[in-house]
Amino acid sequence: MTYQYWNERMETLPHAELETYQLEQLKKILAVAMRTPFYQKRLSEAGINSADEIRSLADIRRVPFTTKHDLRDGFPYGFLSVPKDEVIRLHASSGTTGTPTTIYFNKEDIVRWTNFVARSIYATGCNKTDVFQNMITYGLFTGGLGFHFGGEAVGMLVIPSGPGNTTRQFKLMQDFGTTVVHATPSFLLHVEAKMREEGVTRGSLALKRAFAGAEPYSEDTRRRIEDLLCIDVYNSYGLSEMNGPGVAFECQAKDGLHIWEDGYIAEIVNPDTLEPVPDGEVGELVLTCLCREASPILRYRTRDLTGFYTEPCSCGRTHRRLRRITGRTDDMLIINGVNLFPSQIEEVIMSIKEVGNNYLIVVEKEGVLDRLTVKIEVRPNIFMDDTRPLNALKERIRRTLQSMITINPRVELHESGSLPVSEGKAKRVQDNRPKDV
Ligand code: DLL
Repeated sequence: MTYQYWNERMETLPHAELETYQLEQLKKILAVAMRTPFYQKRLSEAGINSADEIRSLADIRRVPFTTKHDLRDGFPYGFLSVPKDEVIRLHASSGTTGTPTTIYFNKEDIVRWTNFVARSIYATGCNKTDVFQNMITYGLFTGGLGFHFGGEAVGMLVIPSGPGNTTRQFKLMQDFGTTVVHATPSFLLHVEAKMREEGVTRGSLALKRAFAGAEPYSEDTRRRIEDLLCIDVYNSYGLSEMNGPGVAFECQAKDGLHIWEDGYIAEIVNPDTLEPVPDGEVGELVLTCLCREASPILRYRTRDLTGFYTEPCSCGRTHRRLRRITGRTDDMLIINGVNLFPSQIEEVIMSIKEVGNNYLIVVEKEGVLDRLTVKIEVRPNIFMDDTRPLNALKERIRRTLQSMITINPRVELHESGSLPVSEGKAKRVQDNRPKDV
């Protein structure tokens, strides 16, 4: 396979040179961060009063971590490090609780972010001849405008469709010959189910690729979308605190996500001890944003669980690769004392061919015990009134799940298209247990 690079020199820079560059950028961003009262205080408490005290990349460990909590405390302008009249955009993530966290961009920040998204898109083999339908939420969420600007920078024809209304999405795809789409993986699965329902044939579409991210999904889910839609699916990782999408992305080798190390410093730490884990092991990803001046964030605890691949990538890029993110430290469910990540359930069920495109995990209290129910849609060719094979399937799924997660779940089978669908990030878990338990 021949690989194309958006910025060949930077993408293939020997790692030692990349590290030298990172150190320079780290010192610059530290100096910028010190303009905010928050970092001035935090850093001086840690004994850092000037950026020049950071002499090697390893010295980053002297910098205290920043958490979501810190960002919320600083709402709205606590992390702003340039005069307000230099800011040209803000994005915000509401998260699950109250106060949003807000990030600000000046002109150069937008250019730098756009370049990282363009580089990511280009790494998947797209170019200016592509027609790109951006089926993700626009607005305060970074996915819409982030990919929109990146797509335009590549020179693609960008259709800002946003999510929802699958009938209209199919019409746009057919009218304009869409070759690449962007959505959450759960919305892509929904699109595929709707395609069959509405009788849209694969032959009427020019689709070749999809970027899928903003939520965790398994390798089986990727393969399922690829097989059903006959396209290549590329994993896309990012978070608002680090600009949004374009932080880490799969190249055409599809073997881990290259984290753009000229824009971000990535560390993997043990979430309990906060010490670095041995290279290759899974832990919590900590990121420092080197490429945004207007609201710098240092050593941000992402809560995302991943690790580095240690071997070089066949594409020739020197930027290290992250493993598929399996979940967040705060996603973990404890069911009768057993730790469980929702991604473990997805991994099992999406490998079963009779299983359809949607599922929901429900946790309840029954007396003193926790009760786990997995509601699963079946493929549309499975008849719901044919109870014998259905019961056998249910039992097979239950047994497979039990052997993999060591919890005995209740399995419910549902008709294709009957479970709730979200246009953005899927809500996979309904934890109905009383909160104080
Ligand atoms: O989701 C930014 C984004 C937009 C990424 C479009 C990719 C595509 P937030 O709303 O701040 O930002 O959510 C960030 O989503 O910390 C992860 O927990 C999760 N996440 C994002 N991408 C992936 C992925 C955007 N590829 C949070 N795999 C992150 C697993 C992901 N989880």
